[in-house]
Amino acid sequence: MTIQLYDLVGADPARPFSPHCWKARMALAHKGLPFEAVPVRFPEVATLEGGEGRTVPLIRDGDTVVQDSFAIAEYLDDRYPDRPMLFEGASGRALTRFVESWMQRTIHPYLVSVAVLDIHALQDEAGQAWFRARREALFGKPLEEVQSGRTPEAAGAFDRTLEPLRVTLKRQPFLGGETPRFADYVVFGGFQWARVASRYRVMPEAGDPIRDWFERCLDLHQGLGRRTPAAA
Ligand SMILES: N[C@@H](CCC(=O)N[C@@H](CS)C(=O)NCC(=O)O)C(=O)O
Repeated sequence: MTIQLYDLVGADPARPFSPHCWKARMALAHKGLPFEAVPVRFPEVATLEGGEGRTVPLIRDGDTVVQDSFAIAEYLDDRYPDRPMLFEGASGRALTRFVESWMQRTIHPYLVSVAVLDIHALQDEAGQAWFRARREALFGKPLEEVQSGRTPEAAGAFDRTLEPLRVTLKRQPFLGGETPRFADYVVFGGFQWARVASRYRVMPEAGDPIRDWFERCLDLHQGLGRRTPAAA
């Protein structure tokens, strides 16, 4: 049976933008599992599948519902071990947790600080009201003040935080080594979010190992990532 992936979109259902949903999309494609993306908007997320406080990505595989991108990747490896693995064993899972934390704590906050107004602009009217109310309550200030990172100083600091990623990708084509693993999709999800949501450039220029890796990731799985165009 085809797996359903509840996937966050804004006004345009053809432009999935959520970093966490991109991780799940890439994970499903990596496993070679057919899936149907079910577009959902922010105000609908919390009550999906009769739940409370739901987040996306959320998948339904037959009778099984799994929430959270990392849990989805673990589930897919556990349930479909005969297909390409997203993690190499228990230590692969543990090390990928570090990559997830690094993304959440250092990369995502910068992306929010340069693109939050663009993410708001992607939503339909109800989604915009929902997003502004929730995010302003979370940050304790207007979205216009949250988006404070478009400065040369912030860009320089961001570039320095990318150095471990750059050095690693100079040595090997993927974080997973010769082939991609879930760790690649965790990082890809953040940069794909920025690419789809905002024209503000956070991706290093061509020739940078991070840019080369990102282009390779866009091409994976018959160009799944590239098929959603960059913000124009
Ligand atoms: N740790 C979760 C985070 C999921 C998450 O924060 N999803 C956001 C969309 S990017 C969401 O569902 N937001 C809806 C809400 O906050 O009500 C994962 O990796 O799946």
